[in-house]
Amino acid sequence: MRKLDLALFVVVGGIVIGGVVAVIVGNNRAATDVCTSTGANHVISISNGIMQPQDTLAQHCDTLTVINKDDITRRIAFGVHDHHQAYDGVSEKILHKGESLTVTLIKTGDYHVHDHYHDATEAEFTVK
Ligand SMILES: [Cu+2]
Repeated sequence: MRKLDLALFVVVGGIVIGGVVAVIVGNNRAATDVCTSTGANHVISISNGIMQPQDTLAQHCDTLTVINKDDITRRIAFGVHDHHQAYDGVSEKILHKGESLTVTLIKTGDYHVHDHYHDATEAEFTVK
């Protein structure tokens, strides 16, 4: 009888632990939204302090490039000005004149990008 209890304990314990591990692995897979290949490239260019286009509609796994065509240095950040949120591992990047940054659109949703030094220079992009 005691052996049977022990066997039952091991079996039930194994099922519980296996379930917990499966949930953790499943959550990690959802959080790590990886693109194995990329689609179209969308460009937001900054001229005279204005990001064009103001709204970009893209598909999941497309790429987005932000180009600074102005003479001044910009600090491009994702998220709204007072609440930066990294996108594709990029939270902020300095762009001197003519420089650009490119991210892969790994997460769906509505996002915001702006120049942290001049927060009126901003645009939105939506990833479907
Ligand atoms: Cu900012």
